[in-house]
Amino acid sequence: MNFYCANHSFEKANFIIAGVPYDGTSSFRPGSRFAPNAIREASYGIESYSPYLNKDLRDIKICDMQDIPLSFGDKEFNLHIIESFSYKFLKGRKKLLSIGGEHLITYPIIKSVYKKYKDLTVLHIDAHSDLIDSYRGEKLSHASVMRRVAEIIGFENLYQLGIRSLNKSDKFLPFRDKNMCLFDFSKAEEYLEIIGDRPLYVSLDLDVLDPSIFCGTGTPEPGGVTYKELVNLLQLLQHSNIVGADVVELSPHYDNSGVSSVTAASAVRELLLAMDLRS
Ligand SMILES: [Mn+2]
Repeated sequence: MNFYCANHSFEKANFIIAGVPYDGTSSFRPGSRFAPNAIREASYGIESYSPYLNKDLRDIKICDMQDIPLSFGDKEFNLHIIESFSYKFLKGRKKLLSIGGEHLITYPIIKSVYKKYKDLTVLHIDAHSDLIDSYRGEKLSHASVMRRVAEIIGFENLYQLGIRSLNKSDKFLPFRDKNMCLFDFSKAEEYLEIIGDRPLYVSLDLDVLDPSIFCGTGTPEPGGVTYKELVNLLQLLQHSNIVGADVVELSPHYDNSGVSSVTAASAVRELLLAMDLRS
C-alpha cells in the first residue's frame, strides 16, 4: 500500500500527516530526522487494515503533507516554522498526526493545538519523563519538552505513562504523584476516565517500547513495554476525543534490520485508526 492510503487532497482530508525531520537537540545519538521517510517506506510493507481495531485506513480520508521544510542550525526559527505549519494543518476540524523527529517538536505543535483547544489535556507515553527544567542550560530540549508543555496546559492536565527514566525530583513536581505512571500503562484507564470528553493530545515517544524490540532510537532505555501492550493502550484511546498526536524518536539507522521502522509504521496506523472514531 502507499503511505497509509494518504492520497486525499488537503481540503477533503480529515487527517493530516506531516513529517517533522528535526533532531537538533538530541543529546545522545541523533538521527531521528530520518524517521518520517523511513516510516513512509516501511508503510508499504504493512496492511491498511488493523485486526486490533477492526478498521481500515482506506475508509478514512488522510492527506500526507510530506515534511515541514526546516532550516539547519537555528532552533528557535525551526520551532517557529513547526508551530506555524501545524496551525495551518489544523484548519477546520482536521486532526494532525505529526511524525518526528525528536521529542522537542511536540512543544511547538502543542502550542498551535492549544490555540484551538484551551482545555487541552496531554497523554505522554515515553520511557523518559522529559521534565527537567533545562538540559545543559537549554530550556528547549528534548529532555525538557514535557516541562514546557506542562507550563502551557497546566501540570494537572499532563498525564504520563510508561516512565522509567527520570530524576528523583521529578516526582515532587505538581500532580506527578497522581499523573505519572511508572514502568507500565496500568493507570491508563483511570486517566482516560478522568480526561473524559475533553480534547486530548497524544504524544507517543516510541522509546517507551523495550529496546529489545525497538532498538532504532536515540536514547534506548531497558525495561520497556511490549508492542502488544502499546496496541492495547491505543485500543483504549479510541473512545477518547483525540484532537492531535505525534509519534517521535524513531532513529532508523540504529536498527539495521529495519524492524524498528516497521514497528513505528504499525504504531502510526493504530494511532490514526484510534483517532478516527470521534471525527
Ligand atoms: Mn523518550
